[in-house]
Amino acid sequence: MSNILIRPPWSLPERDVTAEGVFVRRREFLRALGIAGAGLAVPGMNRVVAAGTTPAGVAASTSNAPQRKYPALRNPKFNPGWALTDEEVAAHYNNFYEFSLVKHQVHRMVGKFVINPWKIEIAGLVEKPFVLDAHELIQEMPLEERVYRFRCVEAWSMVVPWTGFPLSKLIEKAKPRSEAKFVRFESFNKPDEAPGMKGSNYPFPYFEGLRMDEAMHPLTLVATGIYGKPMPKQHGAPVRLIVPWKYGYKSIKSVVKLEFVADQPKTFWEVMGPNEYPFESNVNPAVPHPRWLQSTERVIDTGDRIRTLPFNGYGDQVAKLYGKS
Ligand SMILES: Nc1nc2c(c(=O)[nH]1)N[C@H]1C(S)=C(S)[C@@H](COP(=O)(O)O)O[C@H]1N2
Ligand SMILES: [Mo]
Repeated sequence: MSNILIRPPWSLPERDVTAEGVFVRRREFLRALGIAGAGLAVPGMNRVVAAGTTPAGVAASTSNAPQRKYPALRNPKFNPGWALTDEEVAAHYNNFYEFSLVKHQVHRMVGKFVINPWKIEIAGLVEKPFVLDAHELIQEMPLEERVYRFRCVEAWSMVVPWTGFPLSKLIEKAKPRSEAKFVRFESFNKPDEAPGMKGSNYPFPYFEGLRMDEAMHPLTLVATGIYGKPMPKQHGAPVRLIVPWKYGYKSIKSVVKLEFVADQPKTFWEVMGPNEYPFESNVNPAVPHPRWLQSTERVIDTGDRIRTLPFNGYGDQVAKLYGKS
């Protein structure tokens, strides 16, 4: 077997460490060897995992983007002292209805999903519509890592390090016209590769939207990776959105189209249940969902129940968008 990865013996799961200590050391170690994610055998190391698995043992569903961009340096502005959610727990607990409605099945259903090449269409109210390749975009953009809270409307949450770049950078490339007030995002439509799409009653392809000021906000990320690696398919490879102050369904996965529009677009979940999933959907512990109380949340790996914060804890940065301080 020529393609193996080595896990250094001192490399512990992220959540066993205080802040980022080991995580950073592992990254520096891999970078120093020049092998971050590239299949190289290093003699004398005692733990070898099979080809196609990551050092943390997560299933072989990472993208085949060139790996040298990972891990990206963590942006110190988004490096709180929170314990990270266990990588494998996050990778095996996914909402991705194109593949399965069962969270712990999603990662097993993504095998046929082709994520390279991957075109992204820039359309609507822009100077000139165009198509770009996601992997070229990832190569060209400076990537950074940010630790964010992530809160699903089903009242579970995690804390994960995303890799990516601000959506505002892509919007600058898109050159929207002044009439553009919203961005509509769309996911792929590949029922032959995504078993949950076949014969489904859901209005696929998945679609979402943001106001232009929300889309331009510096917290809004185009995420290309997680835990220092290219995005695993089940987390929304090759590129997805992350809007950390809104419920998880706004963070659309595997995006193929950005359309700049004048009027507020419909969203996938809004079509399914207009009273349950309004367009704005900012995390708000004071407003219960008809089926889930929103005042607390369950941390997916520890099972701890913690209090939910307004705007998922990002109020100091985003409340002003909504006329609140
Ligand atoms: N295309 C698409 N994007 C999606 C979803 C989906 O089913 N399809 N689910 C959303 C929901 S409800 C959540 S909570 C997050 C889950 O992201 P994760 O699996 O990476 O934790 O993805 C969001 N983005
Ligand atoms: Mo969700």
